Amino acid sequence: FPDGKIKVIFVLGGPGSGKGTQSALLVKEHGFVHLSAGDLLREEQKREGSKYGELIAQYIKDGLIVPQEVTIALLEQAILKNYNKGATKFLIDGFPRKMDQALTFEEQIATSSFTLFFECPEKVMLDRLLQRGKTSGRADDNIESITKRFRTFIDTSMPVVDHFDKQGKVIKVSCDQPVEVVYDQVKKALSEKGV
Ligand code: UP5
Ligand code: MG
Repeated sequence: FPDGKIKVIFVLGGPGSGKGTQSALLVKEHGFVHLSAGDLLREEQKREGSKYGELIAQYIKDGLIVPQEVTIALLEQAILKNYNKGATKFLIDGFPRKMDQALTFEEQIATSSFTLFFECPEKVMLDRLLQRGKTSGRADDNIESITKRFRTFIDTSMPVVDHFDKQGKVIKVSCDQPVEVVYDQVKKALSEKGV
């Protein structure tokens, strides 16, 4: 994409911190296109004829980061599809969560404007995910997978947040409050950034 043609905001935070919930609210009021890397991977996993189905299923169950080639290709495809329909503002949720992804995406697709980061105690995220697991049907909403997801978040994904933080590009919002309260903070943070 030519420089400045699209605006990209990354939405990061631990598993269950509320990335999807807050992104959905922003779509309603701000007209962003919301792309969840996890959702795109789950769709690809189900797609008939996908050669990555089994690989994705295994990585998700183990809470590991799917090789960047797969995820970046899915994101690029989704961005392009929406861009061709006139969209220019993208919330990219749950990505990048490994340094290689962050570098490749910014080099090949677009530089992010900033990252919205949801800070959340692990206990709160655990309770939410176990609760959601009763009905979500997600293969990784069980205690074994959740434990692995937390590990990966700390070891692999936090370095990405630190990387953008060093560039002064991280907005932190505490997620341990009711959805509306978190959303008010998100909106305040975005308006300070002129969004
Ligand atoms: N909830 C939300 N906000 C609340 C609030 N303020 N108060 C009370 N409850 C609240 O929320 C989770 C649950 O909490 C929901 O039930 C919600 O109602 C409630 P949600 O908004 O879904 O949180 P989110 O942060 O989106 O949680 P999610 O489980 O989607 O986070 P993950 O980051 O774990 O999942 P994701 O889908 O992004 O990734 C899944 C897997 O895909 C990864 O583990 C990895 O294996 C793979 N992946 C890659 O390999 N590469 C990638 O680039 C991305 C993903
Ligand atoms: Mg999500």
